[in-house]
Amino acid sequence: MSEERKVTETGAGATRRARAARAACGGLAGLIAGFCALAVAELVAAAVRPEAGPVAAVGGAVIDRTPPAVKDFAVRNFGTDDKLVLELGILALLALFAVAVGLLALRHRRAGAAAVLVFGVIGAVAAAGRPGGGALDALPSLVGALVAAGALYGLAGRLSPAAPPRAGRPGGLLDRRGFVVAAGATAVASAGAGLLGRRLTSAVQAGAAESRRDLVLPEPDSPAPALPRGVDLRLRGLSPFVTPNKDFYRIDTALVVPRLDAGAWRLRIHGKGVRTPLTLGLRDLLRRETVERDITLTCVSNEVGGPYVGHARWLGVRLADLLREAGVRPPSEGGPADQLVARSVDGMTIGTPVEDVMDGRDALLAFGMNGEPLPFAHGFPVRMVVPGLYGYVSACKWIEDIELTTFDAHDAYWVRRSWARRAPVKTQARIDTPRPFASPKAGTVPVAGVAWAQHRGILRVEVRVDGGPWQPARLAAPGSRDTWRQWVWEWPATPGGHTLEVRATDGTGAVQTGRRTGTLPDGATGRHSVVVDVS
Ligand SMILES: Nc1nc2c(c(=O)[nH]1)N[C@H]1C(S)=C(S)[C@@H](COP(=O)(O)O)O[C@H]1N2
Ligand SMILES: [Mo]
Repeated sequence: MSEERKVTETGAGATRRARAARAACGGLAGLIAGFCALAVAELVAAAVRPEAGPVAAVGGAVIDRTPPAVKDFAVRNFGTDDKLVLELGILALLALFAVAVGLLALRHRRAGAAAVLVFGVIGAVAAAGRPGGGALDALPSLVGALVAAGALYGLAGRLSPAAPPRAGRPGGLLDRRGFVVAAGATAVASAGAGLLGRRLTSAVQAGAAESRRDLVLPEPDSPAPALPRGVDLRLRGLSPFVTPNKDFYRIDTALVVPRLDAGAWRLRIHGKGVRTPLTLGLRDLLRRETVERDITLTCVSNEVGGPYVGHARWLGVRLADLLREAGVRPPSEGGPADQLVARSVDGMTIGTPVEDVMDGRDALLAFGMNGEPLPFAHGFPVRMVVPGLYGYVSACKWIEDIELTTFDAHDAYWVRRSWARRAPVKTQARIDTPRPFASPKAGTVPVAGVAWAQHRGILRVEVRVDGGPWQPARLAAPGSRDTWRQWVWEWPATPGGHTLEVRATDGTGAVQTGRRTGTLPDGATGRHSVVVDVS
C-alpha cells in the first residue's frame, strides 16, 4: 500500500469520526434545549400556576381526549400509577423529538430553533385549551420554548463548521471545547431555573399546607349515628370498615393535585331558579349547621371485584340546606333546574340530579374526612359527597362553583366522554379473602368481603362454590344504608381447585344481577368470583 493511499484512508476515518462526534453533539444540544425549555417553563409556571407547565398541560390534554376504553385500560393496568406512566411517556417522546431537533439544527440552525417554537406552541395550546384554562396558561410553554430556541441556536452555532478560527485552531473545524462549555453552562442554568421554579411553587403551596394544618374542624352539630359494635368483623385479609385516608382510592384527572388555600377558597352557587346567588367562604360553611355522616364512595370505573371503593366518615354541611337558602326548589316542587353542575378549580365538571341532592339524603359539602381536614388529593378544602351516586356524577373535589341548570342544557365532563348522565351505584359484592389463586388448607376457611348498594343498603349476601347452591353469609352489623357492609361465610373447604362466587341483595330486595357488563356507560355488573386451590 502506498503512503499516499494510507494517508487518505486515515483522513476518511477521521472525517467519519468527526461527523459522528458532531452528530452526537447535535443530539446532546437538542436534549439540553429540551431540558432548558421544561425548566424555564417550570419557572414561569410557578408564577402562573403549576398546572400550566407543559408536561402537565399536554398530559391533561391527553387525558381529556383519551377514549373511555383506553382510560379504563390505563386505570386497570396502571391503577393510580396511570398518571406517572403518562408523564414518563410524554418525557420519553419529548426526548426523542429533542434529539431529532438537535440533529436538524446541525444542518439548519433556524429550522431547529423554529421546531422548538412549534413544540412551545403545542404546549401553549394544550395549556390554554384545558377546561378552566386561560390565555395566561400559555405563557410557561411559550417562554420556555423561546429561551430554548435561542439556546439551541447558540449551541448549534458552536457546532457549525464555519466557526471562526480560534487561537491555535484553524477555522472550519468543530469547536469542541467551546461547545462543551456552552452546553454545560446552558444545562446548569436550566437546572437552576427549574429548581428555582420548584422552590417558588412549593413556597406558594406552603400557604395552602399551612391553611390545612391550621384548620380546626368543629364538633358536628349532628354527629354521625353511632355505629353498632360489630360493623367491623376485623378479619385478616378483609377490608376494614373505615378506609384510612392514606389507603383511600384516588381517581381524578389532575396531573398536579390542586393545593388551595382554605382562606382564599370561595364557592359560588348560582343559575336557573336561584333566587339569591350565594358566595361562601370556608368560615361561612363552618358557621352553619355541621353534619357528620358515614358514606361509602365508589367509582364507576371499578371493575367487578375492583379496588375503587372506600368508606369514610365525612364532616360538612348539607348541600340541600344551602340550596334552599339560595331559593332553589327541586323539580318535584316545580323548580326549573334538574341538574346541578359542580365545577372544580381544575375545570372538572360533575353533573348531579337536583332531585337526588334535595330528596332528604345526606348530600354533603364536606371539609372533613375521618376526623381530619380533607387531604389535598381528596379535594381540600371542600368537596361534594352524595350517598348512592358514583363519584363522577356527585363527588366533585376542589369545588368552586355550583350552577343550577338542566340536563338538556349542559353535559358534564364525563358525559361528553360517553358516560351516562345519571348513574346510581349498582349493587356489588367483593370477596377480599381468600385472595385469587390462594392455597388455603382444607378445613374451615373464612370467605369474607364487603358488599355495597349505597342508599339502598345490603339485606343479604350469599356465596356459592363451583356453581353449587347459594349459601347465606353472615352479615356484619349494618352501618347505614349509605355504607358498605362486611360479610363472612365459613367454608368447609375440601382439597382441589374451587371457584368461589358471591352475590348481594340490596335493601329493596333486588338480587344483584349475574349478567356481566363493563364499566361503560354507568357501572359494571356481574358477580365477583375467585379461584383457589385448597391443599
Ligand atoms: N375535581 C375533580 N373531582 C372529582 C374527579 C376529578 O377528576 N376531578 N373525579 C371524580 C371521580 S370519577 C371519583 S370516583 C371521585 C373519587 O374521589 P376520591 O379520589 O377522593 O376517591 O372523585 C370525583 N371527583
Ligand atoms: Mo369515578
